[in-house]
Amino acid sequence: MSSSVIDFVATEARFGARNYEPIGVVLSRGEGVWVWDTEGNRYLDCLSAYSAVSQGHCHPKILAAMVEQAHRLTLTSRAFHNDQLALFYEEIAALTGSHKVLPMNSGAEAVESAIKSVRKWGYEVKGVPDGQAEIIVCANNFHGRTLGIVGFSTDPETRTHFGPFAPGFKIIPFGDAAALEEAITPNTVAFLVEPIQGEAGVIIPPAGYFTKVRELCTANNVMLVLDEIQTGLGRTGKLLAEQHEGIEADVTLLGKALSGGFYPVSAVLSNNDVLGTLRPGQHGSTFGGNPLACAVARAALRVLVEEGMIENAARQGARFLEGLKDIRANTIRDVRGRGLMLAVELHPEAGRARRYCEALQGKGILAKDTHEHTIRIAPPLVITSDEVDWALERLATTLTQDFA
Ligand code: IF1
Repeated sequence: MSSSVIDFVATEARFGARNYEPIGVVLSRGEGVWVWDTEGNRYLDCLSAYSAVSQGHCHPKILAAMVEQAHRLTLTSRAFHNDQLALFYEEIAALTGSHKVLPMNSGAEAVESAIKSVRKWGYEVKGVPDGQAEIIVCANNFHGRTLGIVGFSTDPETRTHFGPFAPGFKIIPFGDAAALEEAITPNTVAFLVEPIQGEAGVIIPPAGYFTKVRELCTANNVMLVLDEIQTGLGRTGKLLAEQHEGIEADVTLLGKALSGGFYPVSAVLSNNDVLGTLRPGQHGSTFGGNPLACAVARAALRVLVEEGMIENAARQGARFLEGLKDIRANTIRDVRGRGLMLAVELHPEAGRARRYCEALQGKGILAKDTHEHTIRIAPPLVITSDEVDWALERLATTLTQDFA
């Protein structure tokens, strides 16, 4: 390592809260699926900033939209109208078939906003007695880091010593429709769930699960809230992961790739009823819906569709998964994924996934472990067949090593 690398890492460690433990690479440039460190080494990005950079690093059209808008107008607050918000609404509603849109910034804010909205809907439309609204969530969920959200996490790391937490959440196993049926009461306003659990290790529920979930929610007048912050916008090979199941959520949460990684932009999408309960002054955000965010998100959505990234995610994801399945290594316990949301789960005896990620770094691939034994693979959706094959070659040699 050069002295400059040591300096960046040491300075972060000295001044920064130690809430992350990054892999020892200092990045300074990105283009498409590739990133470069301060020493000029090139890496294939197989994390995409946790799926936020789906359109590829520094996409020229998103960049141009951002720069152009930044020259004109960046922030007005919602006290005034701006000439980008209506266009963003129109385009995202047309693309997703949603009736109403609430623009926010981070993913966690979108989740919090959805929780507030479905509770309000519960009291004002469904007729739940005040203060009694219940929301059902799944074990091993990941929906963000705010107090409201970590209060219903089941991960000790995420929640320990951050309490006391808010009541009103019921936790059931993921992928178990019978458990949902049992948990629903007349006071249940919503079921909040990820279509594929990301942080839990790319957990795909059993076939038919969401069909049954949709039926139960409809039958009991419970709002189905799908957190598509990670699975959405092409990541799984469809615009929304719900399309794999042939269902439609009542509320859909988007974030991350909504801006192609340029800027924090999130959104709550819903039918008329849920977001329709919010009246002036009852919810908001200084930056939510700002013209810069809207211009960036409009470009991010446009390139996703116009450049065929969703279809490419399906095609390259299938190629990647097949290639992973072909790797014969006794370190591998399971490989799974949908589109370009992939994971390799290692046998516990193979050693920590982190060691494999560090070895991959040495071969020019940046990937991230999740939990002890799973390597997450989620490259930008613009990856080519040659690049998939290039990655597979290096994964194969790394996974046949043993770091136990
Ligand atoms: C971190 C994981 C990914 C999310 C879903 C909401 C949010 C996220 C389904 C909140 C955020 C992140 C945040 C990041 C790690 C990361 C992650 F490892 F935790 F699971 F992506 F894979 N819903 N996911 O996945 O969005 O407020 O962050 O914008 O370091 O916390 P946010």
